[in-house]
Amino acid sequence: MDVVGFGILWVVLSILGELGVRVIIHNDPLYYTASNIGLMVENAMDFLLVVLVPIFIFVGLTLIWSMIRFRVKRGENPILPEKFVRNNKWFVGSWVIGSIAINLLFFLHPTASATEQFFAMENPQSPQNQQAVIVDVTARQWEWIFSYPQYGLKETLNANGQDQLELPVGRSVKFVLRSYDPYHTYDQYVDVIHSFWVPSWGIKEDVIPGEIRSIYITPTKLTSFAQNPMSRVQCAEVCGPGHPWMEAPLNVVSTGQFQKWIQYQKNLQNGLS
Ligand SMILES: [Cu+2]
Repeated sequence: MDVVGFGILWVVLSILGELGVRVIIHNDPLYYTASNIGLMVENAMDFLLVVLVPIFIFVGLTLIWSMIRFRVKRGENPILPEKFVRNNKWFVGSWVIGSIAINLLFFLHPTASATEQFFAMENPQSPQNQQAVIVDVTARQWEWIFSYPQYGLKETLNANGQDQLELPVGRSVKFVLRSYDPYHTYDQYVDVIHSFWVPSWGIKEDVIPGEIRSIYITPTKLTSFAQNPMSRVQCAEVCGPGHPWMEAPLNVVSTGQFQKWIQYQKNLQNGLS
């Protein structure tokens, strides 16, 4: 009787839980995802959530069921039941095998599968990455400086004179990351450790003095800092008093608009506008 009742309740609650998770996944309130890597992470999280709902309900229901069903009433002499769990080989065996199976599953998917996907995305030889827009990023206390060597642009600024990152949607970007302080001309690598973080893209990479690191990423969503503040470059490694404000707005625009922006920046740098 216990087993049947528990089983029915478990199945019903699991179905309700899965429906709830569907709603969360489809309406996307948990994430603001605007890149290929971010999407990969989101899919991994969604998969874990779907598998974990019935397990969570099983454990939670066991606790609540036991508290109600095996409760000792006032004045009643507690009769300890036979130690069901410890002596039941079937229960213990399936619990152990089930746990190993779920861990193995999670190791294969999403862990190994997403890692493979990630390495493919970061492969410099892939056709998409061969076509990448290159952005040189210089981190210093306390600003991000962006230059576009393919377009001959040195430091791109917006109308307010702030450093500005602008990119076309759907095209791979190669970020080349350096830590640099132009005021220390005797040694250009004296700046501290920073971390290049774009919340809406789900990426973060430390920027280490004396090291040049690069990452590839493809923005998948038209987005702007004004529309959603997750669309920004933010330093994520404490680097001094200016650290919390070490951020730069990021706009992802259409290819046509990107070309216009490049032209605008060129005019700006040549003193034509
Ligand atoms: Cu910082």
